[in-house]
Order: sequence, then C-alpha cells, then structure tokens
Amino acid sequence: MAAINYQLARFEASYGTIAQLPEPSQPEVSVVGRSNVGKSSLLNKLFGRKNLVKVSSKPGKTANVNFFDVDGVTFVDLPGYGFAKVSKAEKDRWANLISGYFEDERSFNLVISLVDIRHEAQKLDQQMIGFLQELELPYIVALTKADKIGRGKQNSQAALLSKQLGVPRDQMVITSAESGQGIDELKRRISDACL
Ligand SMILES: Nc1nc2c(ncn2[C@@H]2O[C@H](COP(=O)(O)OP(=O)(O)OP(=O)(O)O)[C@@H](O)[C@H]2O)c(=O)[nH]1
Ligand SMILES: [Mg+2]
Repeated sequence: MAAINYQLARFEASYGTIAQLPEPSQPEVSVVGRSNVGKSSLLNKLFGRKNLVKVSSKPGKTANVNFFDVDGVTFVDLPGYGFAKVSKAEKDRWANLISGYFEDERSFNLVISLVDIRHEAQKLDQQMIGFLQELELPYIVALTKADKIGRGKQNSQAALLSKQLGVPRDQMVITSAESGQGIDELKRRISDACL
C-alpha cells in the first residue's frame, strides 16, 4: 500500500460502551491521554481538518470512543482521563471505556499516548504508559503543545519526560497541533505501524 491519504478522513461512529465496538477489520491507531492534552486537536491536524474531531477549551469534551476511517485505517479518539470536574460515576465510565478498549481483542497497530510537554510526568500518565507497557502494545508518546515553549526547553523537557515516564527518547515525538511540528514524523510512524 502507498501512503495513507489523510484527505479521506471521515467520522465513522461514536460508542458509549465497549460492547458496541465493531470487530476490527483494518489497522487501528488510537490516541489516549489526559483530558485537554490535545488528542482531538492532534487528530484534526493529522487529518488536515479544522473540525472533524470535536475540540473544546473545556476539558472532558470527548466522552465516548470515537472511530474515524482514514483510507482503510481506523483512528480511535478515546476519552481523556484525569478530569476532576465530572461525577465519580462518569469518571468510572470513562476509565472503563479506556481500559475496556485496550483489553478488547483488537488490531492495535499503534497507540499514541499524549503527554503535555510543559509539565513534569503526572501520575496518571505514568500509570497509562505502564499499562501499555504491561499489555506489550506498540506505542509512542507524542509530547503535545510544543508551540508553547522554545526549542531548547522542548529538548530538555523531552529528556526529562523520557526518564520520568520510562520511555526511550526515540519512542517520543515532539508535536504541536498549532504549528504542525512533528506531524510528518507522526505520519511516518503511523505508516510504519500500519502499512
Ligand atoms: N497552543 C496549543 N494549544 C493546543 C494544542 N493542542 C490542543 N490545544 C488546545 O488545548 C485544548 C484542548 O484540546 P483538545 O484537542 O480538545 O483536547 P482533548 O485531549 O481532545 O480533550 P478531551 O476530549 O477533553 O479529553 C483546546 O483549547 C485546544 O485548542 C497545541 O498543539 N498547541
Ligand atoms: Mg477530545
């Protein structure tokens, strides 16, 4: 297969429970990360679309598992974790969606685990990445919102987070949905994992 044609990106369906998920029929790439880290924005940037994936400055926007089809590859936008301002029941529902997704029988070609480049590693990010490592899923870490800091700081934060998260530096990509930094590199990693 040649390169993935991102212009063919289209919304497929939104699922509120894992039992509803369709059987995997093609390669699958998923994005996971803390609420508000920029999952939906990064997908829009990959797809070259402004609003195919719903984005909000208020955290907790993506409360379902959303499937997109891009030229024969499924992209999955998962709900964010760690959002304080929802009820315990809703938090549990999201956590079950995330863990249920990864425990389902699926074709996990690549998991993109998003971490805000500006902060030290957070406990929930360490747990999420530990979970992916335990399940031995193929994953990379996309450090998000790089446009908010300078190049020197980007590199020092990447080194720090690599150490704190226990992820090799070459398994991390510095990205920005704002400037487009790292998007071509992400596309290369996705193609390598899917084609
Ligand atoms: N400056 C900057 N802002 C960003 C970037 N990516 C996302 N944002 C902003 O961060 C906020 C959250 O972005 P979303 O893409 O909705 O984040 P999300 O991870 O999908 O959030 P949930 O669906 O709530 O889990 C929005 O205000 C975005 O505009 C980035 O690369 N740079
Ligand atoms: Mg979202």
